[in-house]
Amino acid sequence: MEKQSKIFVAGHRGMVGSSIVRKLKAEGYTNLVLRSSSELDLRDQAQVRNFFSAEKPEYVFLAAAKVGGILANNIYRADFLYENLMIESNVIHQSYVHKVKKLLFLGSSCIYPKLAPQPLEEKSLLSGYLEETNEPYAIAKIAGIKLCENYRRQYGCDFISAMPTNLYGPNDNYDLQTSHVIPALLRKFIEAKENNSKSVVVWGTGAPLREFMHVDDLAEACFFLMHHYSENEFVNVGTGKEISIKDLAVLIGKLVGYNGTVEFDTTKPDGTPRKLMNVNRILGLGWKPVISLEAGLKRVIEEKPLKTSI
Ligand code: GFB
Repeated sequence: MEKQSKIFVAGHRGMVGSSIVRKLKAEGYTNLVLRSSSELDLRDQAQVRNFFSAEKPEYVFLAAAKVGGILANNIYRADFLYENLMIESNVIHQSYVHKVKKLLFLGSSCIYPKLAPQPLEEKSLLSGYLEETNEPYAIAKIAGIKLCENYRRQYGCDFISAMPTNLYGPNDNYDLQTSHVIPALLRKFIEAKENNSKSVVVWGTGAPLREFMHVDDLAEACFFLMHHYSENEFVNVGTGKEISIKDLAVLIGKLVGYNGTVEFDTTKPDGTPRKLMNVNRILGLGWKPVISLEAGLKRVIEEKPLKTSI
């Protein structure tokens, strides 16, 4: 990828895409092709075909997706499956047709079977049943991996895939119904502090273990992989460290300075009991994350995501 290369970042307004754009700009890449979803509907085959024939990007970061937390995945099941399949199929196929030099597809750690051995190794893909709440999203992301693998095998396309762990950072979604746990808890604790509420409600039992990575670490990994990796196998991207949801709630409460109590709403799903990435493959390639969970959360809080006084 040269500084003048034409690079399409699909999903540049989302948390992941916007972080990749910041990284590319910081590295001096100036020829970025960006389209909002109202300008280009990636679910629409004809629009994507016309866009690729008009723009002919040389490199593609495929960060566009319909995403959400545990509840959104479980409620909007058809949308998560259909929209993600369409986006991936259209962008990956047109990247093949228009001879894109390299494409990076972004998946998710939920592609792994619910009870796969932990830490999750890349070889565990398709070795068991998926977690029920996010099966549609996971199936779509597995299809994306397989598109990249098989366009490489059949046509020699340099398409690679990265599987990030649970992410947080700037431009996250703070809607309590559809968000992931970190933005949800940041919002709940910040608002509880401002309103002097006695307690904060955390979904589930608090027992599930999750691994979290700041999205700017992921953008660094994507940039690294785009330069240094061209293999058929996808690559896990994570920190290799996990925390229980209960401990996460305690940490976020401490960081925002909230002194009340925490209640658990066990009518809400826990989801998969544990989701920790084995990151040996990417470590072996020479990349590692640098933002600790506490430092990353402090960064997000300082950015005042809810535009509050805290
Ligand atoms: O982040 P989250 O929605 O995603 O939930 P998953 C993680 C854990 O936090 C679950 C608990 O055990 C939730 O029950 N939790 C506690 C909360 N309080 C809250 C809250 O207020 N909001 C939310 N959202 N969770 C998603 C998948 O799974 O992870 C996606 O559904 C994707 O497909 C994404 O893979 C990265 O880690 O459970």
